[in-house]
Amino acid sequence: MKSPVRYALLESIRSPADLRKLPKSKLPALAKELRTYLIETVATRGGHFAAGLGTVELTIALHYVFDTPLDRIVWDVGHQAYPHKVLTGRREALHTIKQKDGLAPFPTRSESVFDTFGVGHSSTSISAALGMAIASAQAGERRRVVAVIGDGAMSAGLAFEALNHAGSLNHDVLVVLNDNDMSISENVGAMSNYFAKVLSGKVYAHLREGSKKVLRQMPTVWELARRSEEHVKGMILPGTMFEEMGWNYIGPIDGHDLKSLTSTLKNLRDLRGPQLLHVVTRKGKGYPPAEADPIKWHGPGPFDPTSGTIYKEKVEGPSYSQIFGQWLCDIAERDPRIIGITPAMREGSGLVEFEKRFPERYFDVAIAEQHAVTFAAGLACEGAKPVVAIYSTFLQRAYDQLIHDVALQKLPVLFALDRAGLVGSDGATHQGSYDISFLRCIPNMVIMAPADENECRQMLYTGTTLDRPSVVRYPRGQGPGVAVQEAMQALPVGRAQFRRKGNSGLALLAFGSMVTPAERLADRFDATLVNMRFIKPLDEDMVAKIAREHTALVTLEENAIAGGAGSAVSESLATRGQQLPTLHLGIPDRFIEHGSRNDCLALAGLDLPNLESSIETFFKTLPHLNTGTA
Ligand SMILES: Cc1ncc(C[n+]2csc(CCOP(=O)(O)OP(=O)(O)O)c2C)c(N)n1
Repeated sequence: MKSPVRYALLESIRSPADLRKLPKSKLPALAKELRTYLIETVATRGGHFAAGLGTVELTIALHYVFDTPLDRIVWDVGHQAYPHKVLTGRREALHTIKQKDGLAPFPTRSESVFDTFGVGHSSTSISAALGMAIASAQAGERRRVVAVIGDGAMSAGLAFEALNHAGSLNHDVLVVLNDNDMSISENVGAMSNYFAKVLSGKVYAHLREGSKKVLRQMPTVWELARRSEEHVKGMILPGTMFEEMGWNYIGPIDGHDLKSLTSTLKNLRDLRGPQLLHVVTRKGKGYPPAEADPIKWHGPGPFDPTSGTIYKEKVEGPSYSQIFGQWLCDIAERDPRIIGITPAMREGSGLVEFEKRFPERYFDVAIAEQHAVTFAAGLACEGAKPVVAIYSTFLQRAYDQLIHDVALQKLPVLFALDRAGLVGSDGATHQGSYDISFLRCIPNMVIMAPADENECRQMLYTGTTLDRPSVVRYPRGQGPGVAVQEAMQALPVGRAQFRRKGNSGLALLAFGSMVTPAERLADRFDATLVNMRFIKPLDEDMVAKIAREHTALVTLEENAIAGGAGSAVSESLATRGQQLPTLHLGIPDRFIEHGSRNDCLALAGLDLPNLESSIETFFKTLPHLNTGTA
């Protein structure tokens, strides 16, 4: 299918140096090939899609004009960097992206010298680019640094902090604002509205850009013009936010027009100080189904490129995100104080229905995890019942807000912590490996981990009945398939559930998603099994009793072993002076890369065969146990 004729230009490019040898006139044809290649390749396995289609021309122009890898391009988030991977020597491997041992989902320093900064979480690019620019300047190197950031990623505090800092310095940094008016869902917020207003002043901006190019050659005239222009702009445009912050703002320009992209970037390349180029692109550009519905095509699974049909994954039962979404609607129906909050993850967190049914009680705060948490704290102060739906990995951004604004004031905010544990194909940047460790050391928190779908619903409800902050952490995807009861009943806080009595002397204390595999292990080793339910408060009486009645313990959790739930068990036993051999099974002290969720569980030693063999090895140190395996 991929005949050399179809990809003649693309195949001639093994690195950006080859690209730079092409005449400018060939670039549109290259863009066409690159786009077709992306469509064909992502169709086979799925992956981030619409954003990459929107950056085809921009990527070509950047590598064409800048001397990469000497010059640094820093991609924000990195989900739009597939074209970059293709042009930087990874074309043939693109079909392996996000799979085990395949290309990383996002730019990764260990993968290529062209990946200047590891990304996955958003809004880091301007800070990183500024750091690079200053380090290069101090080392006496003349290198250009370009950050490419979307209008969604620009909504985060971190991006504002970097704009604020860089705008006050005179270092040479170029920020390319890739404005497609979309985050994963519609972009929201005043900044997004501001960009829209700037675009509506497009005619003026075009005129301005034209004159700028000429005047730039004559600094004094340019400076005069700039001053009077600011005066005029104040009347014509709604504001000049970036310029007021010390940036030279250029644009908006058409991000699919290679001619104006390359010539503008060339002009900007040699300007000193902080420059911001506003580029307008279309998410999904060149693939009509993705242009029509960029939300659906943000990260599709495999699809038929001709018909635009995304193949349905075979899954049984609702995902935990859906269980949460349904529960939120049900509880909101009963309790008018419930407020749903998402930091730009409406679809992923299961909030589509909630927004439709309760638009006044739904808040997408943009990619602003810190704000989401403190905003919830404020709501809780006044008697509202905020529910923050957030991925485990993104809550990392809001740690101080969690401690200082929520927990310290003992405010009843409920955190629905999705993707807690290993997430799979989004890889190391997105694994929810740490939340138990970073949450359980915070006073006043209640932390729950459901073993199944129904327990998830009941735990969420339990959270709303408490006078303190609480967290329900649940994994990506489907649970074991337990039917969900419509009735909601609060669980007794800090009480575990005894599941099975074994005779081998071994007891398994399992948390959340590990309860299901632990059932199999309990059968296999004739072990006692407890579904611990609460990480905090831990059921210390149950732990003490089990310790008294057994010869060895195994704790199981889908979280880092370091500081995790197993540590809580051992701390409790140590405090009571109880000692017995204990094996902690959880995520080891290394980053778990991308793959399917099962691949990742296996990499962490948390799939069934690995769990079994770890316990067997443990047994070998305990010959007095009655397991029949020694
Ligand atoms: C800190 C953080 N929160 C949330 C996300 C999830 N996320 C990935 S891409 C994205 C939208 C980015 O929008 P934008 O920067 O405009 O890029 P576009 O997809 O429109 O090209 C979001 C919310 C993330 N990667 N990092």
